Amino acid sequence: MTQLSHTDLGWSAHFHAQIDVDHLPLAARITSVARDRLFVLTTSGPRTILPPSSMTTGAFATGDWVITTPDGTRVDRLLNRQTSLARRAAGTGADSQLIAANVDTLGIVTSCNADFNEARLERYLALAASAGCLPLVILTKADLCDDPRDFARRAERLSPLVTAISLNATDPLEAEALSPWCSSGQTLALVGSSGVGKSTLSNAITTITSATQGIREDDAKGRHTTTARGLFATRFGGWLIDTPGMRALRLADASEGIETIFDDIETLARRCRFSDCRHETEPGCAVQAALAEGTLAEDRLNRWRKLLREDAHNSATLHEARARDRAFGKMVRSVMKEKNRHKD
Ligand SMILES: Nc1nc2c(ncn2[C@@H]2O[C@H](COP(=O)(O)OP(=O)(O)O)[C@@H](O)[C@H]2O)c(=O)[nH]1
Ligand SMILES: [Mg+2]
Repeated sequence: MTQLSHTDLGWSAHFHAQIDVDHLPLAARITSVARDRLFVLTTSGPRTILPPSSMTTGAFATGDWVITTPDGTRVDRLLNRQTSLARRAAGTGADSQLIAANVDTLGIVTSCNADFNEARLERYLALAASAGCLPLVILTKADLCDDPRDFARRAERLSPLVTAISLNATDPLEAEALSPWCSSGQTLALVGSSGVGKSTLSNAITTITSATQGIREDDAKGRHTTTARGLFATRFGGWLIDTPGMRALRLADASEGIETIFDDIETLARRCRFSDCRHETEPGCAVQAALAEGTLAEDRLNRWRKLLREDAHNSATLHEARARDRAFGKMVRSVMKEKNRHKD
């Protein structure tokens, strides 16, 4: 591998602001997380390092930036993430599990056919927004479709944040259309249903020798298995994150993301006469008025409701905790009010 600069590796002002400039040579980017060690890339090449003695590797994710100890054998400090993709951990609690860090663009892959589904796209868009990633909708199988641009237009109508491109993923020349999102220093991750062309695209844009190819890991039985996962160099000088966790992404607590993606409805809702308007039969409801005028589509409203319901369910314990905090705050305020009333 040729010598890479920090910028090539994805270093940016965001990370630079967190360190003493003398420590720049100790910066390393995590390419893969194993049970007991971390695989990293530095400007002098790939290396294996250990987490701090007080931490497990579970606190780190592919894409993270760390500062190593001066001897380069251990993590000294994890740098604050620019973006983080998480999913709700299996089991009951509302804890989320980190999937990848510092992904600039979330490539949402769908095909110009029956896989195209506005509700699913919105779910991924909310995920991208809550992670802090820019969403790019990649419409594959354009070669099998009469009007791929119509699919792109439909995707771009979902949010002003969306850029949509349509292509034939099996044609390496067409796959070059992804280069602006994975050229020098840029990190891309792909999500989408099975069969839409994620592997085809990954193969087309990554180089044969990836940063993590052929890593040997001990499995539970003490044998060695060869895995290829993590941070892969693209042909355009940037990075593609591909981990098993990426394939298992679900909607986590994405309420912030939902607000961003459904900004049109959220803006209307703020104009309703009642602040607790449920947008059903209340007088002065701006959402119902937009429906009647035809400026808001009923199916979009229904998808917003459904996503909010699901999100509320997913993060029930978080919401309960927040509700408790709110109730407590309310109680404190009413007690204070009572006290002040008695004062005068
Ligand atoms: N014609 C055509 N076939 C595609 C395209 N993208 C993917 N395929 C095919 O669809 C199948 C599934 O692709 P794959 O990359 O494995 O999908 P993944 O499950 O998302 O990783 C493969 O047979 C691909 O060759 C495309 O743009 N055009
Ligand atoms: Mg695949």
